[in-house]
Formats: sequence, structure tokens, C-alpha cells
Amino acid sequence: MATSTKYITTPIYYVNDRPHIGHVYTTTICDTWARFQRLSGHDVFFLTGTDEHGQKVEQSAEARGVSPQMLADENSAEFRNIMGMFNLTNDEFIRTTDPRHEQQVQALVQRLMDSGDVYLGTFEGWYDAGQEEYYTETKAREVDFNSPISGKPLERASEENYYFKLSAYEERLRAMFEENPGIVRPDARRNEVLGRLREGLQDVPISRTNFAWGIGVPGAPEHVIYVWIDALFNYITALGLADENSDWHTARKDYWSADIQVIGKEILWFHAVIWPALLMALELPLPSCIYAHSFWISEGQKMSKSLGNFIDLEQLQGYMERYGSDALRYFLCTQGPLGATDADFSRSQFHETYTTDLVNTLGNCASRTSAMIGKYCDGLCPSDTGECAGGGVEWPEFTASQVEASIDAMDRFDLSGSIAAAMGIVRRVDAFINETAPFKLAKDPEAADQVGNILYRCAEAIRIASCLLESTMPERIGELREAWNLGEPSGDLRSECQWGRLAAGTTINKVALFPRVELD
Ligand code: ME8
Repeated sequence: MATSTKYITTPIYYVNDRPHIGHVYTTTICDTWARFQRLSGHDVFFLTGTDEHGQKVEQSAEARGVSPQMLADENSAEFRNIMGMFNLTNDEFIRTTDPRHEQQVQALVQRLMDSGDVYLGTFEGWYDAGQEEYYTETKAREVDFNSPISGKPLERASEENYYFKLSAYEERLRAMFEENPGIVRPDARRNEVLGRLREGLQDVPISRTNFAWGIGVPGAPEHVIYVWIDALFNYITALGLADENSDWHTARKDYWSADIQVIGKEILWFHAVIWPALLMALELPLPSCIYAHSFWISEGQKMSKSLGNFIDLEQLQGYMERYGSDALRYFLCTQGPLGATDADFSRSQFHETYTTDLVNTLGNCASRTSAMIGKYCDGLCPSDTGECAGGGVEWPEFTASQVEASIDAMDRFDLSGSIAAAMGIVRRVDAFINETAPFKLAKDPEAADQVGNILYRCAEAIRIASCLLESTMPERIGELREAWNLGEPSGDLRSECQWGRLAAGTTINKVALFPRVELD
């Protein structure tokens, strides 16, 4: 099977905040995709990390009486801990204070200065100090000259700054959206960008002089490179793209460009417009897809610091302790705000999803099937001799089409669609057991072959579904693999999902994958 490289990124997270569900969510969905592609035999690079410069970090550090670097070290470590805590398999954790990143950012800005895409100019405009962002006159008017994020008034500010010639890329960006509509997804997000693009593009300041915590502009160290430019470049500095003589560069350069860059919808503009324009200016290939998901809200309310209703790491750990880490992953991947609308994180829905899908469907099917194989077939996988009354399912064809649907959906980053296709197989097994009633047939010694045929189909269908679900629930599917002696994943998901790979005579031990949990 031909393997290819795949590159997936999360946003890099600000170190001036504590990690919460949003960060765990984005990283988990990327992890699920990354694992799926690895199981399919691809050579995957999965990047996440922390965004550590900027005025907000400088101010938070000052307020706490520590240096910005100390604050960054401390909080970056908290983000890094998430990876182990939530079973996330990132290949690199980039920090923007890493000298290797800093040097490359300077080299990239130098390149943009050399090509004339970055120049020195004066700017006057409406500044949102909390967001470290300038607003256009139209946008400032729209928000009534108050920050839509913090509610504080925008400030009229003027600065001599280095600018990025964004305006020069307006036509090329429009052409990009026309030629490749899938570059920003979901569609609602692309339309949002296109709407704003119609207002026209102005050059953007990419340096600041009112604080010091950042990377100096080459040759003008009193200017600090705007934190957003510094941050966006992480996606290529992590691959050593601007460090041509490094081992890093040699080993990683071929991962560019990214197959998918996952972000939250609030940082769409930077990723859908400024980022591609920067890449165009650097003459680098564009990513295939920028995927902007929506937000988790909590029990029907927007999460905010003032309401104190952020679902924090402690709460998420509570769910993991009660339901298991795979249950949390399953919930995030199937019920999350992957599309254009926000999703509610509610305790009752978590419980309901766990009980319906994992306990009553997947867990129950696997445990019934293995228990019956234990009872009627001495714990050995029966062979399929063909005869099987009832059920009316063409299993090889049915599973093959579900497998294609699941792989196809995952390739499009439709995680819940991919999981639904796999769970469709399990649901069919459930119905098949009820329709064919092997537990009744087993009372008739003449029907032993039939019972074996039914149970082979159940076990084989569950095995196939489990291959597709493994990237979402690696721990429990790993347990199933072990109990049913399925071996390690082969790295060729499609052929592993072919009907009939489960060998007769394989020892099938009983499994209890998802214990029932009482709602407290
Ligand atoms: O924006 N629901 O970092 P950040 C779902 N450093 N996801 C959420 C969420 C919610 N309620 N809240 C946050 C930054 N997120 C910049 C990015 S990238 C070059 C620089 C997730 O720490 C979502 O992925 O504020 C969002 O984009 C990200 O956290 C913002 O993290």
C-alpha cells in the first residue's frame, strides 16, 4: 500500500490562560484524525504547542511579579501535561520562545523585507488592547467602538510600524477561494471570510513598539514582531522550513504543506486570509484545508471567566475517572462543535451518549458475542460454513460499504460521520443477534453449524467496526484486540477491514469494555 505524509496542526495555545475543554477538544479531534491516518499506514506529523509572546503575557507576568519567560515556562508545561493526561500523540510540541523558532521567524520576516512584502510605515487605527488587534473603521463602528471580546472601549492609536502588504494579495486570495473552495471549511466559515474579503484588504502592521516581550524585527530590535505573525509561523518553523542547514529541516520539510489545520472559529481571519497571504509572499505551498470548528458551551451557557463556568481540566479528569478516557474522547468526537454550530457540554448528555452508544451498543454486542462464543464454541472463533437463516444481511458487502463511508468521512474530517458509519455496523450486529436468536438455536444440537455461522458474522463485524473505532477509543479497542487475539494493527486499515480476516479457531475471550455507570 502506498504511504504518504500527512501533516495536521492545532492552534498553538496562549500561555496567559489555563488549559480548558476548548484546548483539550481541538487537540483530541486532531489526535483522533492523526491516529486514524497512522492506522491507515500514513506517515503523520501532528503538531501542537504554545504561543508565548505578546503584551498580555508580559502584563500577566508583571502582575505576578515574575519574568515573562518564567510565566511562559510554567504555563507551557501545563499545556504539555495535557498531552499525557488525555492520551494525545502529538509528534512535536512547539514553543514560540524556543530559539529555533525565534531565529526562523526572523529569517522569514527578513525574507519578506527583502521581497518588499514587509515595509516600514505609519498607522493610525482602532486598537483592541486585550486582543492586541487593530480594527478597520467599518469593523470598529460595527462593534460600537467597544471590544466584542472584553467589552472595553477600543483605543485610537497610532504607531510607526512594519507592515505586511496584505492588500497586494487580495486578488490571489479571491482566486484561491474560487479555485479551491474546500480550503476553508465548513462552508459557513468560508462564506464568512468571503464576505469580509469583499470589503477589501488593507496592509497589516506586523510589529509593535509599546512592549518588549517578543521577537525583534531584524535590524530594528526596538520593534517586536506582532504575536500573531510570530504564532502563525509556528506551523512551518516546527518543520525547520526556514532553517535549511538543520537536521530538523532535512527530516521534516516534506511534511509541508499541511493536510489540515484545525482551529476555533474565532481565529478564522488570521488563518484563512493572513496566513495564506504570508505563504504566498514566501512562495510556499498553501495548506489543503483550514478547518474552523465552533465552540463548546456549558450547560446551555457561553463559557466565560466572569461566569466561572469553564469546563476545566479538573472536571474533565472527573469524567475520565468515572467513565474512562475513551468515553471522553468518544463524546468529544461525536457530540462536539465540529460543524458550524456550537455544542452544549452537559452532564446528562455525556451520560446518555455513554450509556446508549458505548454500554448498550458496542460494549453489549462485544460482550454478548464473546460470551456466546465462550458458551457454544468453547471460546474459539467458529468457522463460517455459509448457512445462516434470518438476518438478511450481506455482511461482506454491507461492511465494505460502511468501511468506505467511514474512511471517506475521516478524510474529510467528519469525525462523527466516520464514527457513525462504524457504529452502524455494530448496531446491525445487535439487530442481527435479536433476529437470528443464536441463544435459542443453540438448544438444538442439529443447529450447531448455524449458531457458529451467526457468531462468526457477529465477531467478524465487530472486529471490523473496532478497527474503524480504534483511533477514537484506543484503550478499549486495544483491550478488545488483546481479548480476541486480533494482533497489532497492520498499518493497512482498508485491507484489515476486509471481511473474512478473522481466523476460525482464534481464542475469543470474554470482554466487558464499558461498565455501566450510575448518573449521580
Ligand atoms: O487563540 N470550544 O490561543 P488560545 C472549543 N494563541 N474550542 C475552544 C473553545 C471553546 N469554547 N475555546 C478555545 C489562540 N478553544 C492563539 C492561536 S495559532 C497560530 C494562535 C480552542 O489559547 C480553539 O481551538 O486562545 C481555539 O481556536 C483555541 O482553543 C484558542 O486557543
